[in-house]
Amino acid sequence: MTSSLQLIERGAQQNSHLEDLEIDYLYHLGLDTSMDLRTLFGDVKYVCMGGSPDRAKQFAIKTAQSLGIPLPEDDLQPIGKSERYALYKVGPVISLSHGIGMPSASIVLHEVTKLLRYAGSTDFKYIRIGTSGGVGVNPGDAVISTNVVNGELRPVYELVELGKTVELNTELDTQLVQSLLAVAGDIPVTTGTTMSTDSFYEAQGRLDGALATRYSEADKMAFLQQAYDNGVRNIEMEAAVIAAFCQEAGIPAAVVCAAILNRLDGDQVSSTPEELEKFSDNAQQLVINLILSELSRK
Ligand code: R2B
Ligand code: URA
Repeated sequence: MTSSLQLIERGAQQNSHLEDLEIDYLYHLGLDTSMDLRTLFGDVKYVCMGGSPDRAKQFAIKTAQSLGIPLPEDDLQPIGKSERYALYKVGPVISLSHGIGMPSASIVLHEVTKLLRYAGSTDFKYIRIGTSGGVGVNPGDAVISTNVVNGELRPVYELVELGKTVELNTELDTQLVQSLLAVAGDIPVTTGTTMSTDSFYEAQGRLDGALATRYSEADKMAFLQQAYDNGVRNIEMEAAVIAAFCQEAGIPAAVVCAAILNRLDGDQVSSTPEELEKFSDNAQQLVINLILSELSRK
């Protein structure tokens, strides 16, 4: 496992091609370097991200309330354009939606990272607060990822560049895992390996997709059991790219996902909206606890 110190040393790597751009258009965010990014974002210390724009807004509101930051009298508005992603800022925290899947998350990782570098922000962390299918984990538990594997249970994120597949390291920041555990209090948490896949149905071994499966129920259960035996405690669709990106960028990263079902019990997500909200709330509260505890030490 890599320590945050090593991550920061690797963070010296930056893209020199950007120096050739007069203006860098962060197209999907609707922001660009002709704007006063330093004033808007220079103080950011946390980028908290999850799939859904609604949850990004909810997290921003909860964070503001917890940090005692006044909210606008009318609605809290996203910054930039919200056609693809929703980005909110409250104090030193960006709350951002990354959409579903690694291609979507990858785009916003590049653009928010350039944004923070142009803004002159320093010492920031990325935390994914998501949902996931638990593997032998109770629904509602917040699963803190210790490491990430792909759909083949290998600790890599695969990316095709110029027709060649490269495999990138998916280690996460071990110190952040410990810091999250230390602030869990009454929140039910589990730690373990997260499996990140490129599909919700086949790659996660579901039997309830639209197409006839090439595997049987027994095959599915054998695979989930193998994953469990290898330490996998949840399955989702973005952690691998977040881990790999942050390794290369030198950004400490953590992944905390609510388990919204136990995949050893079934495939369908049948919890009520109220139950799902409570499950997400556990994961969000854990991260708010971390932010509060770190900021109070500064
Ligand atoms: C978890 O939930 C989404 C799919 O329902 C996906 O974004 C993920 O990782
Ligand atoms: N998200 C996933 O990717 N899988 C699940 O089973 C639940 C949420």
